[in-house]
Formats: sequence, C-alpha cells, structure tokens
Amino acid sequence: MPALTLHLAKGTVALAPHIALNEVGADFDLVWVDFAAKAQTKPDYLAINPKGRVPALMTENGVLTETAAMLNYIAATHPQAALTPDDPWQRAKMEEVFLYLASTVHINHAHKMRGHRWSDDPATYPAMQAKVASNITENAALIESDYLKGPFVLGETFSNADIYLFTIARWFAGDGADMAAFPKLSAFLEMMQARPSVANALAMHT
Ligand SMILES: N[C@@H](CCC(=O)N[C@@H](CS)C(=O)NCC(=O)O)C(=O)O
Repeated sequence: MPALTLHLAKGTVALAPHIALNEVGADFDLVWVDFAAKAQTKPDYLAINPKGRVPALMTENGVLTETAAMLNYIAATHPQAALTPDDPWQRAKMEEVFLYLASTVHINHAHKMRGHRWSDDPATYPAMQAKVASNITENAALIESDYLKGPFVLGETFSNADIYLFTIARWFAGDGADMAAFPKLSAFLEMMQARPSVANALAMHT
C-alpha cells in the first residue's frame, strides 16, 4: 500500500500536489472527495481535515494540509526531483510566490463561489463576485511583470512554484481576466499543460 494518499477534488488547488506527486514519481493513492455531495463538510472527511478543505495528504507521519506545505514536503522527501531550489535566494523567491498565491490570489478567486465565508447575507455575494475579475486581473498583471521570469517562475529552472502557479492561473480566464493581455502567463500555461506530470493529472481533473 502506498505511503501517501492524496484527498482531492476536481477543479481545486489539490491539482498542485497531484502534479508534484507525479513529477517526483511517488507511489501514491488518490481519494476523491465528492464536493457535489458536500462530502468535505461531513464528519468522515472532517476527521481527516477539520478545515473541510482539500487537499489533504495522508503520510506515514500523519495528515498534512495546506498546498504550500505539501509541495515542500513532497520536494523534501524526493530530493532527486529538485522541485525546491538549493540556492537560498531562489528558494525564498519560490516561497514568495507560494505565499502570494495562497494568501491573496486564491482568496480573491474564492470570492466567486464562497461568499458565505465572509458574509451571512447572500445579498452581498453579487458584490463580492463583481470584484473577482478586477482583482484577478490585477494579480495576473503582477505575476506577468514580477513573478514569472520565463520560461519558468524562477527563470530556466523548473520548481514547485511552477506547479502552484499553473494550478491557480488556469482559473484566471474563468474568473474574468483577459488572458490576451498576459502573453507570458498564457505561454506558461500552454507549456505546462504539455508537461507529462501535468497532462496526466489534468486528465483526471476534467
Ligand atoms: N489554503 C488552503 C486552501 C484550500 C482550499 O480552500 N481548498 C478549496 C478548494 S480550491 C476547498 O476545499 N473548498 C471547499 C469548501 O470551501 O467547502 C490550501 O492552499 O491548501
């Protein structure tokens, strides 16, 4: 039985650890959480991740949540794949992207579907949804100008930052960003889709 089990749902940020597990050639199982049935809110899943979110990664040490932590763990336990740069500056730049994606971009995106997290008044949800396109467009512009050196986030070296950025940025068009305004990011998304680890995971998430 594989030592790693990833709990995930389609169309979510759980795609990132799924790609990373593919990338390092890990032996792992997938357990799909049925969002349509709100399985993430039910006791069985809350026993795995009390936050009621995916992804959650079951390891020999226990459960790990938070995408960025998971990507770091997968990289550290499979050093041959070099998903984390050795150079302290490059590593810090990767973490900078992780934190921006987790704390700003993903949160902006969540205002489209998950307004109930911020307000108990459904009448406020349309106003939150109306801000998503402009917020995400602003985020995409910063990524295009500052965070994507090209062809990869860190330049010539592939890293976990590419996996995380790909996962989040593929939502941008659906969030209302005009991707024609972001040629570097668009080329990045296209390049990443062709990568075997990504294509294999994507085939299961659509
Ligand atoms: N900070 C967490 C966020 C996880 C998260 O919000 N996941 C979403 C899917 S993208 C989720 O599980 N949502 C379920 C819900 O809100 O009920 C991470 O990066 O892992």
